[in-house]
Amino acid sequence: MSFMDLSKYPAEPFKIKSVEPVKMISKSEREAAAKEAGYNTFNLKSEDVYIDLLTDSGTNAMSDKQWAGMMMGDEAYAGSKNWIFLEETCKEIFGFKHIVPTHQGRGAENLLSTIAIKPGQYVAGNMYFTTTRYHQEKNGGIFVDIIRDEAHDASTDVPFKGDICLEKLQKLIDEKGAENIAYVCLAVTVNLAGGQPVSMKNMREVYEICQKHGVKVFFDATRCVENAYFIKEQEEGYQDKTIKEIVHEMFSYSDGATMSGKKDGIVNIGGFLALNDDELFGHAKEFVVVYEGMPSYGGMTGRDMEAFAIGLRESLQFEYIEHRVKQVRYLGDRLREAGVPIVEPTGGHAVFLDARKFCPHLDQEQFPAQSLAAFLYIDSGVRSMERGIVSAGRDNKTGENHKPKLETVRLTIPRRVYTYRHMDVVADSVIGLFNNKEEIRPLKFVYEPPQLRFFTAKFDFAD
Ligand code: PLI
Repeated sequence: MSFMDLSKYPAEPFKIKSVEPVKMISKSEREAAAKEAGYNTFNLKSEDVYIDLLTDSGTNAMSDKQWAGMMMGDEAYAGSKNWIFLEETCKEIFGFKHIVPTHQGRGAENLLSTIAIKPGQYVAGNMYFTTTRYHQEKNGGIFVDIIRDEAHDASTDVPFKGDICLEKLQKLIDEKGAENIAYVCLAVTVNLAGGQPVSMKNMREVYEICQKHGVKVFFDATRCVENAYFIKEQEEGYQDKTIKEIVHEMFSYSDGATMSGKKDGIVNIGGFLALNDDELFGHAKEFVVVYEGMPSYGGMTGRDMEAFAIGLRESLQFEYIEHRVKQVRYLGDRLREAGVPIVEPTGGHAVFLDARKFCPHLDQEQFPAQSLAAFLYIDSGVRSMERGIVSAGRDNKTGENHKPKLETVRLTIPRRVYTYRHMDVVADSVIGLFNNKEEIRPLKFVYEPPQLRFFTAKFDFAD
């Protein structure tokens, strides 16, 4: 019997061996930095940021074993031993026949969209992701969102909110014809829905329907380990399975996957495309040499591949992933308890502020989430990211703004980087801002790039 209960918010399952000092610049310096950045947190200098929750992508802290692996880099142009290790690791964990390395997730998306979409075909997905949809549309695909309706409503608190709606899938097949559907892209978890997981049941059912009609299913595996944790925690029949067993079963309901290693691979760079089909694999290899590099490195160095393989194995450890998901949940709990509107339930990688409810005085075309992110930075040096109308971009044909129902600010937690105390600082600042929300002002574009505008756009106050 122990006096400690670590089950709700487990302490960090690691000791800190190397640190990177951070400091908070003054409020007037933060105001100047925000203005200079055009009120776009992507344009801030990292040195001007105190707690960086822009993304969990490539911002992970590696373990001592990963750093040791970096010293084992075999930088041969072809046949690197690190590639052989990474390939073996991916095959063992995910169970696919072929692995094609890429420099990061969007490299894999580029390959998959190039080889698997014919112009005019539909690509169905459980909500869109920015780079994923970009590559699908660039290759002539027509994206169709078939996620369950609840995912578009920030306040609905249901488990497995990332599930595909089977009726929407069936309707699409019936109306458009299976031959006109390039594939179903099933993301685990769903980033823009709030990091919401997909149930094993749903994966199985989607695959069954697709197999029946000859439609391929490709997973976006980017945060698959977080998804597996939710299955273990919440889906009946999985409590006694290991995370590794759950991940393996998940991918048995797909024909392949793209993965950004920069998230659940716990590295700073890397990715891959996984396939079972020999012919598609042949095409992928033709293109990987054009866009990424040899099929034995795909844009990664030998040392990157070693760290990635070790990171993938570490990510499957229960203590690691339990702490990861529960640390994110801690931040969500603190905000909810103070009445701050967030996307419910808290997902795997981030807490999403519901900017519509946070800033009721702003219209969506006044960019409430963009402005909230800027004011949060000014208040405490915390960098977050807009995930709303700016990220959604414009319709390719009409030029009108896509107006997503979810207008959010994402507080994304890097893996193994920040402590619970950092979460408290973030929570205090968000709560303070919520209690003074009328200070958050409308914005207007002063520079709007044509593609993936959120990365580099600039704004100024509109009032
Ligand atoms: O950033 P990449 O190219 O390694 O991966 C692209 C990508 C694909 N799928 C999903 C679900 C992502 O979240 C994703 C990248 N996400 C980023 C950069 C993020 O900040 O969420």
